[in-house]
Amino acid sequence: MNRPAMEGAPLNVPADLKHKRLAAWVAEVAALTEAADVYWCDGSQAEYDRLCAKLVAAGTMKKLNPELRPNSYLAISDPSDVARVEDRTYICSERKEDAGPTNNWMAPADMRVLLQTGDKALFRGAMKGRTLYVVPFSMGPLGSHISHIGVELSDSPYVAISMRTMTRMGRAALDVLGEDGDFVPCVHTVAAPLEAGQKDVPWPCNSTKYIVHYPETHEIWSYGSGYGGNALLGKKCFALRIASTMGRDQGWLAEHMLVLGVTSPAGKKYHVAGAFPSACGKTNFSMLVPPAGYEGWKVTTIGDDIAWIKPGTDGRLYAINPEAGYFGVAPGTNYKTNPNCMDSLKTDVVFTNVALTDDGDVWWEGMTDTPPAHLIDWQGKDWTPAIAKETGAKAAHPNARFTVAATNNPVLDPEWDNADGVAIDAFIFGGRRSTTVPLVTQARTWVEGVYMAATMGSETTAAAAGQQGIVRRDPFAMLPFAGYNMADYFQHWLNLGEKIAATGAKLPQIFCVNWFRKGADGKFVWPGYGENMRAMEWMLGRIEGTAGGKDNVFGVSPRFEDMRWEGLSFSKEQFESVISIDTAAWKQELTLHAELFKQLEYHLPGELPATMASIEERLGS
Ligand code: SAT
Ligand code: MN
Repeated sequence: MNRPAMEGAPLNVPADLKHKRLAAWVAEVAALTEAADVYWCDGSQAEYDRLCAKLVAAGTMKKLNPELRPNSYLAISDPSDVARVEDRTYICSERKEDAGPTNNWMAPADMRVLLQTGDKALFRGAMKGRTLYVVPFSMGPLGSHISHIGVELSDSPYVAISMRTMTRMGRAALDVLGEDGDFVPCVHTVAAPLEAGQKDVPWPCNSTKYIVHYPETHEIWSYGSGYGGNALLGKKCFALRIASTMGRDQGWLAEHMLVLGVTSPAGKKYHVAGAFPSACGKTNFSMLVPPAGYEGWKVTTIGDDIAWIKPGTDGRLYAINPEAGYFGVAPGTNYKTNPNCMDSLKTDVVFTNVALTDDGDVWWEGMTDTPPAHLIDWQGKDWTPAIAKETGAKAAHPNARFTVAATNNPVLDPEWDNADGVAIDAFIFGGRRSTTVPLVTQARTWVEGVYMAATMGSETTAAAAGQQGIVRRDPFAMLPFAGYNMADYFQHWLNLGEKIAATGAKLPQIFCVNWFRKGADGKFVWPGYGENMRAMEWMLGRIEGTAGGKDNVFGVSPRFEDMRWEGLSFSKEQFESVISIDTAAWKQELTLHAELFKQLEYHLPGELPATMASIEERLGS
């Protein structure tokens, strides 16, 4: 492993770098990948601007019209590299059982031969002709006891600039590391080596892809993709897959959750963490605008995608957002669905795979009611509403994204950067289900809440490559993101609940929601977006013990009169169709829960089948 650096490959280690182990590791990876050059990112604005200019010159990005969208760019990826690749994602724990049946697994020794050490190891020479960017970053507020440091070595300048927006990246992260601080090493290559004189393509990538995690040694190796969670390794790879295993070992939680603050007109503030699968509206929910009838209420964003949650000295659970930016889905975002998001996107944004307007701005499906008369679509082709009607061509890819700093968000919570995090009052779990699951239900106990979260199902979206719209079980919205056996993960949640209860501290209440029930006409019944505030107020009322409700087969749901309807016309019949429990559908649903439990049989906590049995009993009677 300790090969000398290639002669001629300058390592450019900053003169004042104190961390010898980091420098040695960079040299090792530069030698393995045969990178042509090494560049250490400092995280400055000047560096960002320079790398963006380089990406423009390479044809990867276009600079948008500065009058319409100052300091913003449009990046267009290769049409084959547009989403996370779950079937190419591996958890390489020593024991297969520790990865569990829901993760792809390979023995670490075998994977290392394949990627790093074999004669034909994929990373050998993979960065030929390219610059290796050293990207030091902090997940979470700099120096926070909840935060962790990572260093990504990537041959993609698009990754380097995106990591600056998505994390606290650069010199400051190196300073936290000091002489011998711990960091998670993340190696990323687009796997498109350039021979001498070979012309580059605008979006280099490889049809072979590996997104690999070694949970025991906390390492990430990513090969072949330049897109999103495959390449920005601080996000799903580190902040969820690796961090979830750290959490298991150290007694904390790394979750696929938004975190928001809700302040009542009386000035009481609550903090809510919510888990939803990718592209199910976490960003919208985290920036929710209270609707008519909710004057005086305020919702503020702490995070929109990931939460790290640790027990504080008082026994309560405290959450930070490990990220510093949003990598959100553009299509469907508009001034009605998420005005705060639209306002966040006015300047300093990198859009990826949206359409380009004739005046040098961006557009995506759902941005405006009337589409522009002409666009260049995400694949570089002419697009008009007539062409779209004829061919079905989308102007923007359904998983097109924006990358923007959290500080652009007009409703950013003042506590978002608090190193101690915020105390969580409630956990919300929600999937995308056209039928079966009620609008909102409160778990009566921690165990019942863990059951709800564990058996969550959701219809698949464009965020992951593969078929869309089919219901799959997505426990805790963590199916693609748990770095270890899902059954052990359930046990970890149960243990933590018990531990907190034993201290006498207040446990967060657990709720399960579904904004996506459809009527016989195939249309969503619940208006969603800002109106979700009504369900939230009910949940806060349950925490306070002031809101009424009715026991259903697996928790407590509101009756029509338990929710506030001022400002919205929503009939009792419509409410019935989003809250009702259909016994036949639930009997069917439970067979799917049973299937999941069968799949996760190894180490499955007994509390879960026991909870299922009691639901069955209630359904039967
Ligand atoms: O590509 S990402 O994993 O970052 C986005 C998502 O799936 O939520
Ligand atoms: Mn996500």
